Amino acid sequence: MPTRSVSTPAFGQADLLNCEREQLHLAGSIQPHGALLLLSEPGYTVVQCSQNAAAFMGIAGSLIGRQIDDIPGDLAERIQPHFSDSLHEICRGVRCHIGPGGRPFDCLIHRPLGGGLIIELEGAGPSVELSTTLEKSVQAIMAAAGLRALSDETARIFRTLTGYDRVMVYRFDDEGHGEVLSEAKEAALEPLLGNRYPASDIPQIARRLYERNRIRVLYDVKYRPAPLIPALSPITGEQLEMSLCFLRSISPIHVQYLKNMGVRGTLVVSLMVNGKLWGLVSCHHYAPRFIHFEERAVCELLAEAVATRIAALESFAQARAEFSVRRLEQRMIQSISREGDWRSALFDNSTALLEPVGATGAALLFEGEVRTVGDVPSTAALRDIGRWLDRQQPGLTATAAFGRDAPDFASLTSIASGLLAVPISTMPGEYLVWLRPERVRTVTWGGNPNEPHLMGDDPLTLSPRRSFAQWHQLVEGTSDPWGPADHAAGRLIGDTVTDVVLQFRSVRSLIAEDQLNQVRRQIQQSANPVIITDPDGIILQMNSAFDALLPPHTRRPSSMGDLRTLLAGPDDAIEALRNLVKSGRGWRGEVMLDGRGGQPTPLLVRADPVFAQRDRSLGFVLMFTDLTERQAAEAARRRFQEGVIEQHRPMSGRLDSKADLVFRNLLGVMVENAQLAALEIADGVDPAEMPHMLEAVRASVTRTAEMLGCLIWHSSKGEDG
Ligand code: BLA
Repeated sequence: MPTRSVSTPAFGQADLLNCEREQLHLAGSIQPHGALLLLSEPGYTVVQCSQNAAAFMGIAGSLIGRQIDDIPGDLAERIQPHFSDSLHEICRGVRCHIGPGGRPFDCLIHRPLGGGLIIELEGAGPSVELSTTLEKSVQAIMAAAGLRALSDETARIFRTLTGYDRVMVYRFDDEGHGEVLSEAKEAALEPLLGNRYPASDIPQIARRLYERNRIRVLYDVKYRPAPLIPALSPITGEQLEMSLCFLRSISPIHVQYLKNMGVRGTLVVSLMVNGKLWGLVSCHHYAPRFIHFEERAVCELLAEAVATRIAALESFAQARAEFSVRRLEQRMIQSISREGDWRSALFDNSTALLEPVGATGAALLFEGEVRTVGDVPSTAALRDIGRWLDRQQPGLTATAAFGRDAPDFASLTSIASGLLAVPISTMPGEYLVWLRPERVRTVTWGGNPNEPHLMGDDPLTLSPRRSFAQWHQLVEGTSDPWGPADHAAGRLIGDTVTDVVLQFRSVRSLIAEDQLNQVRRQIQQSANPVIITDPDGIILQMNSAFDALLPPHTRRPSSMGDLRTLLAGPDDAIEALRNLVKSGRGWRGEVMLDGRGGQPTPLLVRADPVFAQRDRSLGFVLMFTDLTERQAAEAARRRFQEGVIEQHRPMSGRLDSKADLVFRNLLGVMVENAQLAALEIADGVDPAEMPHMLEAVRASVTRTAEMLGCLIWHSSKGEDG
């Protein structure tokens, strides 16, 4: 592909590399089957005209500088009533008579950008019998039940009306390429029906022009342009802006193109559907041909009717799709209330999802699951497609050559050459995807599109496409293209499912919220102190059992950091808690909390990180056990053990050695028994109760020892006595 020149070529100076920007509206000349005058305003004096103007009008001498009133005939009188009209977008046509003989002319007036009033004159044409011509044609247009029938009817009507040798309805696709959709022609002519022509045949700048100026006539490709005199408009000092001039000279490149085609005269009417250039009615004649103002006006009106009908047919298809999507929506809503899920409604009837977009397979990628209907590739491939879609522009994705656009998927060509996808939520990887199979077909181009033009030195001999011999292209790896109606249906289903998903998730959120509240309440009421934090250590919940450990009027901690400031040590435990969030690893140990009454409370801490799937951290759970009682119990147990024997020594001192030995042995057994009981008590009972119970055991041991002492003392005395 040669690099395009960045210049903006003047009219007639373009070559095949920069013709996209040829300044068509500054043509500087006209086709000489008419004449052009530029009048100043106010004053209405001729300041610029086509070189042929005086001769064409049958007036002697120069026209420049003449007041409109000075032109013999009724021109001034006929156009004056329209001076107050806007005339910026639509030309006004009037019949007038000019010159000594009062020759009749059709006169078109409009105001160009930059000011002044342009008058274009052409020989007066016959009146058209409007009512019959228009009425019958419009009725036929309105009766067309489908696009194909409408297009055929349009070609027929225009051929009858205009008498051109060949009339084609030419439609643009999304990429700007054109296709001859219908054709009405002289029998002997070679058919062009079905031929495709590359987008480059009609430059963008020309397309934009044709959106404003809806009908163009090229009278004879062999015309000699009549230049404007002077070359620049005295009103603006620049070239005259000729977008709406029906006499405007045609680009030499296009004239050459037509010559190559063997065409002599053309009439082209724009078909504007929904504000866009949808296509053209393109008429060819093999001899010079002209159609008059009134006939052109009828053509323009009919084109308007055809375009309106196209819009209606397209929206009819859309309305039908809308209807089936509404039904689908109803079923999804019902399915939510019946089964708690909407997905089955999409899949329980295979046509409901496939038919509106004309697909052969579809897949739903939602919450990591893949559901399918019809012909689809493997689940793994569909997941890959989901990831590929995540990388595309947001919104609808459509391609009829998926394997070409995304070579990683070339192996899916047979079932997935066509892909249409819409997101169904704002989450990545959640899509509805439709597929179409490959359709190998032959496209017939009007000439080889790969060699659209041939280069030469002289712009006038540069030849856009010298040969129009049919060129057949075997197109592989593509599906039937997704049309605007498919896009609309896809979008509609996507929007509907998005709404349903949102509703579904809202309901779930409500249920989850309720469950969460219940769980929160349970934690709140639990007797065990608990703190729950997020992954950054921000406290999400701290229950009342923990709260009760804090001294009154302490500011409640809102983060793990705050919590640490409430600890009195030990340092290594505080350090371990500091590292908890960073390391994400669990920890257990003991800390001292600045507690009630200024007394530090010993706490056993179990801190555990919590993970969702794929190591995503949810946060931490910190469980606390108040060790105050346990430690008191432990101390009591130790006290008990150490105290019990020593306590009874003095008594045994009063015994003789033999009795003392007996006492010791017996007391040993009793103490051992009591110690065992104490151990069991320490392990089994509530630590709060333990000191008290140990005290009871200790009291009982003391009593036992005393009694034992008495008994032994008594018996040893008895022996002695
Ligand atoms: C204009 N080219 C056009 C027009 C058509 C075509 C219909 C509009 C003419 C009008 O509205 O009056 C092409 N005509 C076709 C095709 C068929 C047909 C495809 O009948 C098929 C049956 N043209 C080229 C290349 C260039 C080019 C390569 O092929 C430029 C590099 C230029 N085409 C070109 C220009 C115009 C044009 C500049 C504007 C003509 C004008 O309005 O002045």
